[in-house]
Amino acid sequence: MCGVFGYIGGPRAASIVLEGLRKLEYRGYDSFGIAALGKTLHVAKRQGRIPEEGFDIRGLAGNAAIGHTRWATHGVPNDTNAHPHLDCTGKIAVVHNGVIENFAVLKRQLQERGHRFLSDTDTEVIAHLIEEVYEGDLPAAVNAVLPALEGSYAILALAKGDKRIVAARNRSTLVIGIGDDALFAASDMTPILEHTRRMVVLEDGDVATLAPASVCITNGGAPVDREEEIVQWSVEDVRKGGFRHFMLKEIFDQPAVFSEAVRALRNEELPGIIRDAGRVTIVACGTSYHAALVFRYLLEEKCRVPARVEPASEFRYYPPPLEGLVIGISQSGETADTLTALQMAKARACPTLAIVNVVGSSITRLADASLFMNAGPEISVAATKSFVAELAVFLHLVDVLKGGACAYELDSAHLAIEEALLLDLTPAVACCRDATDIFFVGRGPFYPIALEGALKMKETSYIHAEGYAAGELKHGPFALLSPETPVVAICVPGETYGVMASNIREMKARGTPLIVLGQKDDRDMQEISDVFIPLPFAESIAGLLSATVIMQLLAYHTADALGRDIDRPRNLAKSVTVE
Ligand code: F1P
Repeated sequence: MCGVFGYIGGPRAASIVLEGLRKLEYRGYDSFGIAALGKTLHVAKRQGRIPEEGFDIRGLAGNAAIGHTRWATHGVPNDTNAHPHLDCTGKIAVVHNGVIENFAVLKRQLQERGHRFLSDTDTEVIAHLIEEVYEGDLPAAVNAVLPALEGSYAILALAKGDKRIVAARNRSTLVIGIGDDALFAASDMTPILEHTRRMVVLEDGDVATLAPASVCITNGGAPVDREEEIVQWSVEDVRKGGFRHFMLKEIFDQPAVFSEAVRALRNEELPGIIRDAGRVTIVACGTSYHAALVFRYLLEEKCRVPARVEPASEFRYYPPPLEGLVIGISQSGETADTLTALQMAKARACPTLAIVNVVGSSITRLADASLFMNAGPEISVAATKSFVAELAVFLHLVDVLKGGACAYELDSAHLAIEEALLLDLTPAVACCRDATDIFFVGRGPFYPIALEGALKMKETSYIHAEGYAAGELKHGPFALLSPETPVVAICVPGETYGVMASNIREMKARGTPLIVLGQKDDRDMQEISDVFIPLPFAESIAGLLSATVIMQLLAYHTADALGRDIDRPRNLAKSVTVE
């Protein structure tokens, strides 16, 4: 996600902020920028990464500066949409992390009052709103504007003629760092830690005014005391939010990711091409392909829309006869096979829809319409939170197509994810860590969850793992079952419970160590399994999500027990831009 960093103190403000922005790099970004305040206000911003050399900040003189790393949500990544954003007079500069949910209304009103907008961002409205009330006192102006903003924000603002930085927070982290002769404000502690360990974490509604030698915090206009903490963490600890690996952090991000994906989609108009789709072909790779297989079940079962799912790498050379909407699903939006498959679909005059995490990525530029996952940057090579965000997008689509059929799940499924995160998987990990082969099995929509579980296990732990539709095991793989070959089986209530239970008994008869994910009070499964993992809300869609989380955690902890390089598994890349 975006990151903000501000500094007020000595004369090297712009270069300190530029270095701080590099520390925020781990959050992922597509553009960056700085505003510095000396005698006048100077801005430099650019699409792309911060270059090692060649980004000239010599013109950015002053002892106060604010900076931003942007991860596009409103408007494609380009120089204009990069922060800071200015008002009409060029005297007020703002950087922002979060989403101003009512920005479209505010922008229209501001335009009617004569304001000129340069960018497509939600953030720019803040600069123009401050412009309307600014009379030389920036904290007063920011306080006057905040009640109009709906949504989340960590804002830093500068104004020509006012030698202070004003920082404001609502539902988006903002930390103040207190140095000996300088003050800092940032989206997290990372860029501050090398300067000072004295920190104050702002609370929602707080507005902090940073003058060269003092900080004043107010809430609702009244001064408040916020406790100062002395942070002992290392820079590396902070980058991962205290988690040892990005993969674990991203797994734990998932309740919020699910809710945020749903919230963002509910604010959007559904592209007409999906409403009119009589028949759907879905192309994707890797984890996104597994998510697409779940989507097929949802589309066919709940919406009666015939859907076909193809690995994009196969589709490219063996395209099926195409008819109807073609959907490409990709976290990165850059996967070469998925991009080519969509190009082919376009060449055959099929309408195309992209479901993507990264705004402005190649796939979104190609497709006729795009829907975004809003999962934030995924750093771990093994995809986790993007899978859950993809499921959120699919559920939302089904919900809209079927007039609210999934409203309950959309509102409550994050709770199932939260419960799954609390499970103790130690016995299951003990069962897996010494294995050389593991099978993952499920039926119906849980079959792709089993595929994804096996993929997570092999890419992070390097243990050979296979996902199967449970009924297929006896058509060959049974030859491999032995006391050395654990099976992870998902056995949930419903039509296939009986047949799944029989499959599990057949495996048990081969001496296979059994890890069963089942309904909490399923006595039979508790007795037959070597390790029983109770699935929160096993019966519903929430069961799909909690099973997913358990699979991710099982892979993660097994890989960790084996000392693997979890975030960067050997031979793998996060974005596969070659065929
Ligand atoms: C597809 C994918 C990921 C996998 C790895 C390589 O990416 O296979 O699922 O975890 O990162 O690429 P995408 O098209 O969803 O970006």
